[in-house]
Amino acid sequence: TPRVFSGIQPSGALHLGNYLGAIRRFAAMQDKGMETIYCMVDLHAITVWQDPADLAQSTRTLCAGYIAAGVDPEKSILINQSQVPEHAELAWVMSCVARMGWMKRMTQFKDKAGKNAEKASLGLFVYPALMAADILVYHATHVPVGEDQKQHVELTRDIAAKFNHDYGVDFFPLPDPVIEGTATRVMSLRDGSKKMSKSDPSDASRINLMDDADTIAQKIRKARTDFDALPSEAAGLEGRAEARNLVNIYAALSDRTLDETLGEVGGLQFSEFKPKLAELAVAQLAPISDEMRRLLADPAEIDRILAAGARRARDITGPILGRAYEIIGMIRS
Ligand code: AQP
Repeated sequence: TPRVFSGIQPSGALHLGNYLGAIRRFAAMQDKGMETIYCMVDLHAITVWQDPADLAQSTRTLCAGYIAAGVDPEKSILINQSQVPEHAELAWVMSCVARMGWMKRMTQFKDKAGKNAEKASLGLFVYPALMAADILVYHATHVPVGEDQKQHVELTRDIAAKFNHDYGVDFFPLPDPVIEGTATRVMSLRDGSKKMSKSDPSDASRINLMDDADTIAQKIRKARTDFDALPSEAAGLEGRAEARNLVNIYAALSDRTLDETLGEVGGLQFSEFKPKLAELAVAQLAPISDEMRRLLADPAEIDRILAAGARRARDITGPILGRAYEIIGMIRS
């Protein structure tokens, strides 16, 4: 049976890219009746500096975001990574299976470490080994992610295959990335060539799930665009990254294809289209941010949800890690 795993870093404000590219799809997979496990990957977050008070707050906010957007802690297993220690234990094994050369090809490390790779944390470099462990410690088969994480899921397959091959077993299933929909890569509102990201220093580059209606409208009004009217077919968005991004967001929020969307908004000027987009974004996001605020008023309840999730998760991860150790030849008595 398919088993779904995915995670998000509690490393800052959740944004529209996380919502459309990840959380909303997580909830949809859960509602299709799949077995779903969703994680706040706090161990991943500390690959770059996190203020301790902010990390705890961001983890609870992320948990509230998951629930407000439809992830049900009864139907899905909702966990905080560090509370399920098998993730970190299997990550060590996976970093012994993976090769240095494989890690060096990861574009996210190159992007995040920038020019000064010598000063990056070792954790940032081995991040994909922890991510492989996150997925494999559940024997997950499907990993819904945005476009940017495709390379890491492919690396997870390579690591699982090497483990199976080295030890002569058929133990870890090779997981498939699930990258679907019109919003697998939501771009920055300020630069159509960069993805919308928590770590972009410009807050105007992203719509945060907790932004109020005025802020959302203002960010959309100021979003960078060209000066032409919108085309009536997708081909007309060629070479117009910013226009394409706004139309994609509109399509995703209204659950339609790009062509259906252009059938409605084709021919409009941005001065006409942007207010429509803002209205739609506010209508969709306001109930989520209201619910997040309601949940965050009771942090103890969030902590209880995470503790219960960790107990359920460990019923799965304990036996899988134990079996992996046995395969490797470690004494388990
Ligand atoms: N712009 C995006 N469009 C579509 N999907 C996106 N995701 C992130 N940005 C976009 C997806 O959200 C999930 C969680 O991402 P993450 O927070 O764990 O990692 P990230 O990719 O590092 O997210 P950010 O916002 O870009 O954070 P920073 O700035 O810290 O790097 C993943 O499924 C991701 O694909």
